Amino acid sequence: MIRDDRHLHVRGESVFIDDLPAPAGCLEAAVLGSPVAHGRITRLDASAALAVEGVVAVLTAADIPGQNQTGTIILDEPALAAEEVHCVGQPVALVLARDADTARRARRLIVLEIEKLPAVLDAREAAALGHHIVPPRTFACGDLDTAWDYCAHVVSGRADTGGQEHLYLETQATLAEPREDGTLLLHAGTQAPTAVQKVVARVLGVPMHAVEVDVRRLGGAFGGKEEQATTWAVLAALGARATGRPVRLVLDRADDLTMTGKRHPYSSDYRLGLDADGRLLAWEVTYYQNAGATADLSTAILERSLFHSTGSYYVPNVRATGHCCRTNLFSNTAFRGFGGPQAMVVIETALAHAARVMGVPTEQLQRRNLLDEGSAFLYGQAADGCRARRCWDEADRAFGFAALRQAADRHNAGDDRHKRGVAMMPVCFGISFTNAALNQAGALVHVYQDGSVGASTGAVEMGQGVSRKIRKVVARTLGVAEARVKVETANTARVANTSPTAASTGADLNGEAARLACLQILERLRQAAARKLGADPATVTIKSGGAHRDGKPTSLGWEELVQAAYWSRTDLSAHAHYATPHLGFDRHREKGTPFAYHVYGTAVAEVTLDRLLGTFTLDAVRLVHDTAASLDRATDLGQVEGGLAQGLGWLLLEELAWDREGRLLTDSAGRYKVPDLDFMPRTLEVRFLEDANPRAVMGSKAVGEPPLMYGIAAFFALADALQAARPGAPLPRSAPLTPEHTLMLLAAGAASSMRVCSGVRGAERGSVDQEGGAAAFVTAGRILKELGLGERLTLLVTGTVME
Ligand code: LUZ
Ligand code: MOS
Repeated sequence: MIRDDRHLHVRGESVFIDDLPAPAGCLEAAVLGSPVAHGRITRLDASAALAVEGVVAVLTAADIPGQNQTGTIILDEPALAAEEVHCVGQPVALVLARDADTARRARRLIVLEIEKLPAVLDAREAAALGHHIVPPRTFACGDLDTAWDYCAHVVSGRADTGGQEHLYLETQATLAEPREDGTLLLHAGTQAPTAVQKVVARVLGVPMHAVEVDVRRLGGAFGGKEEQATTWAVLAALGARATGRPVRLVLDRADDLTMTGKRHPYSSDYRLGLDADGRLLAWEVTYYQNAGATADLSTAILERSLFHSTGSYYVPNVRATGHCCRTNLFSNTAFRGFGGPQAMVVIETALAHAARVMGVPTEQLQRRNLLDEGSAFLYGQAADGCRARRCWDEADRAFGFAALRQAADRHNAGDDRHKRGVAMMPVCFGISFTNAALNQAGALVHVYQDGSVGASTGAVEMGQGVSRKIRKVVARTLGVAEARVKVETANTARVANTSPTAASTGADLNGEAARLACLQILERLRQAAARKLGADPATVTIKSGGAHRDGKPTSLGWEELVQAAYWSRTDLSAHAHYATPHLGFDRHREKGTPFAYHVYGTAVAEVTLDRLLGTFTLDAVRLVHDTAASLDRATDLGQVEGGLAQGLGWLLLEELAWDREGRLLTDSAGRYKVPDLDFMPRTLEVRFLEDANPRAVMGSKAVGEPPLMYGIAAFFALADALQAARPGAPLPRSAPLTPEHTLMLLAAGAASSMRVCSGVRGAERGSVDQEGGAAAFVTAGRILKELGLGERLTLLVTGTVME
């Protein structure tokens, strides 16, 4: 029996690109990135690097035979910078050497002189300067300007969310092998094999058929390899083409952190109007998205923010505007949720804000305004098969939210130091690529003469379990044991013109294509069985591993059937193509049906805050998630828990910091904290809503991205605890809400606390950087805690607040 990735992973047997045996003569590559955020290249001299023993070549933009362009939506990204650089880390030169150490050592000897130009790092500043990647875009419905007149309550404010590092375990990597006929085989760590094939062909100036991309598996991706794996594949291919030798390019962790983009930081302004009963009437929101130096996927990500700007709620009058702001940070990119989470935090902030002003619990406003069957989204589509209220009510009842709130109040009345907070978070996430054309997939299924089956699709396995799901779809459709089915690598020569494995659609699209291919083979097997049995084909069915006649098993079991079909010259292979039906979006009117369906869910979070230290524990997250008829429950549970962990990390823990020059300060795994087991909720309970979904393969629903947004529940539970800890404390308006920032919100004199910390940081690292205050606080807190002085620091900083 072929072992699934999950077995290989736990045994340490799965092979990643860096584990592939080096082909004879293989070179290793290192990439020189720009050291400055914006400037003009005045000198590039690689002679000293070339003189190093073991260095074979140093390639620059001048060595590119085709078009020096890796962009896809907008062509604004050179593979190697030619004249200008627009961010720190932008690739400028490629060093090829006999081993990676030599390549990295030689890289330091390249002379690169750059005349600096002004750099803009902040999205609002970029917008004010008119540095938009595309003009601002607005989605609207109803009559917003009139609606304000009918509002009994109007609140307005700002909400910001930070970026997020993908921190996949396997860094960006490609192995490029030239073949005897002048073509290339690429083992690329990409979610988008066809995009790699297309862009490599463009940059090398060869047809797409001269580039074969094969993807066995990725060691995680989370969106970070949807677009941004391409550059590294292109550079490896360029090296292979230039030297005629295999080239392996594997970024080390520091390069990966500084030379790839992250989740887009957003800064947003909102204005929310409600009637006296708390019904949402008017919603106006403006997003400033920090796109970084190139377009990458930013416009699509911003579009998804606009689609999700009303979260899980019905609002009749809306105007949502998105600014895609070009800055001099490394280009930000796809990350699980793809702009949806950023938008949802804003509307949830506005609801929490309104609840405070109105003196009602937030959950009351949330529930009152949840989507109902038929509710129109601002983009015109109506909620169909809406499960918003079902998930909410089931979570409310099963987890007893009212009792949790009472228990928290009781606890808070009796405990001066530890304050408990609770919150609910409804999720509604649209499934389909918002670019309708991408919602297509192909599959190629072979049934071999012994009855075993090989299935190829464009789906890239990246730890999300898509191969396991496709295996089950094929086995169930053919009516054979899973052991008979093998899912092959994603390979552009077997399945062409594939969409990236992204937008949570991997199993939906590729699973359905595989199912359609199996149905073709089944039909041919039925005809073959009828011939063999001398029966009327109408009386024959193929199920549970063999031919049935008039509903009863025959002598033709699966293997006999397959052999009979082969000997009667039946095609046992099928290719199928699936395109999600009924999708269409009019980008002039900004109306249409962008999504095949929505995934729903509701999370309940409980947090306890230490009001002296600003630290907190996640006591519990319990949630109801709309899996529909899960293709594999263990896989879906893993996706839900993993998504939640990433959402919690994004909002409560993970903090990126850059210096004023646009250099990433959090440039090692030691400086960038991600959730570990200890950080996860003490209690974690996941319930599935399993009603079949008529709009995806075998009644299932996509699962990858939606669970990330359950993390938002914990952010607002912490906000609730902050309110208990310091009545009148401001609503948090900036994520991540790390213990350090929580402490600052508890403190009156946030400015003085920044000074204290910067001082400590200066003492440690020899430099004081006010802008790095937040990162400094992390360092300071840690040191003082190690010294047993944690509480002294707290008292020093917050002295005026704490009695
Ligand atoms: N990628 C993409 C995505 O190209 N379009 C999308 O709509 C999308 N949504 C989520 C994640 N990746
Ligand atoms: Mo995308 S964030 O790679 O689904």
